[in-house]
This record gives sequence, structure tokens and C-alpha cells, in this order.
Amino acid sequence: MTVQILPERFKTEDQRALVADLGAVLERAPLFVPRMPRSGKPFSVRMTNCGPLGWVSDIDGYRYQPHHPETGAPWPEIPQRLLDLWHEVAGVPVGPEACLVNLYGPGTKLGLHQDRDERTFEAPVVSVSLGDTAVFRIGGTTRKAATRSMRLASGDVIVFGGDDRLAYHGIDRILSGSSSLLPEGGRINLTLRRVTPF
Ligand code: MD3
Ligand code: FE
Repeated sequence: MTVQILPERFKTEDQRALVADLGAVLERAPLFVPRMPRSGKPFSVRMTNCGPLGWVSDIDGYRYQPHHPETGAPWPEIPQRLLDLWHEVAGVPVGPEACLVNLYGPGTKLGLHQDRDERTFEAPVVSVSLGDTAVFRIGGTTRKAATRSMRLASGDVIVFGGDDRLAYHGIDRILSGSSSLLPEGGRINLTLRRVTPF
């Protein structure tokens, strides 16, 4: 079992506390629109990061870097309740280096992809969903392997490790209006990652 699902790991009060933590992150690291390498085509998801390293994508490629691509400021720290979650579920003796914050409005999709920009795959990716439910798709380690669909609801945590660390995955759609957590609606996904070997 290399995908561990923790349904409603964060109850409503803790979800609200996480949203407040993220408000402070967004003040210091505003959302930006990532762009596809080479084409420069914008993603429909908006994003930012916290932690010593953040994932960015622009016309030059995908990479991790220590500063915001538009303000040039270092990323803010990862909120303590997310560090606590990581240490509880990740099963590695080191902390996360990157927390990617993805914001999905209605109609936003994320195509099937692998996460392989990290320099180590030894640690799992830990994902937290907040707000509207997403229809998530996960397959195998080749693009043609069979896929299955799962719903990710507000407060759910999933840990992708072992064989599934390199599984293809994406977001097919967002179920608008399924949660009242975020005042403007939509969905936030947080992914905690180790980037460098340990
Ligand atoms: C399975 N994010 O940021 S979270 C991403 O909902 C990303 O924002 C999606 O894919 C989102 O790269 C999916 C679930 C997830 C995250 C990372 C994984 C599933 C994963 C890495 C390996 C396998
Ligand atoms: Fe991904």
C-alpha cells in the first residue's frame, strides 16, 4: 500500500485554521500564473509556495528556486501545523523543503503528469485538499497504464510514497459549490515535498 488516504484528517476548525495560515502566506507570496515551458501557455491553476524552496514553471522550464518569480522575495515559512502533519505521516527523518499551494477556480483542470522535478523520490508527497471537492485521477508509472478516479474533499490528506511516488496523476474537474470553506469558492491543494537527497 503506497497511497495512504486520511479522509477528513483536518476537521472543519483545523481547516479554518489552515486557511488563516495560508492567508498570511499569500500576503507575503502572492499567487502567480505558471506558464508551460517553451510555449509560454498559461496554466489554469494559480499557485504560490512556502518553505526554503518553491516550484515554479515558466517559458524556460520547471524548477525549484528559493525566491518568488515576481517579487524576488524568499518564500515564507511552512506553517507549523503542516510541518506537524508531515512528521506524523511522511515516515522520513527530515522535514519538507517545499509546500506548493495550488488554487483551482471552477473549470480549472490539471492534465495527467508525473512529479519528477525533485532530486530525490525517497520521501513521499503529502497532499492536503481544502474547499471544493476535486475529481482526481491516478494511474501507473507509464502514461498508458490504467487510471482510476477518486474524489478529494476538504480536509482530506493523501500520502503518495513508494511505487506511487512516480504515478501519473491529474485533476479532471472541480465540483463547484461543494464546500463553503473558502469565501470565494474554489479549491486549494497543498503539496509538501522533499526536494534534495537526505
Ligand atoms: C501522486 N497537484 O501539484 S494533489 C501537483 O490537486 C499536483 O493540486 C494536484 O499534482 C492538486 O503536482 C494533485 C495529489 C498528488 C500530488 C502529488 C503526487 C498526487 C500525487 C505525486 C505523486 C503521485
Ligand atoms: Fe503533481
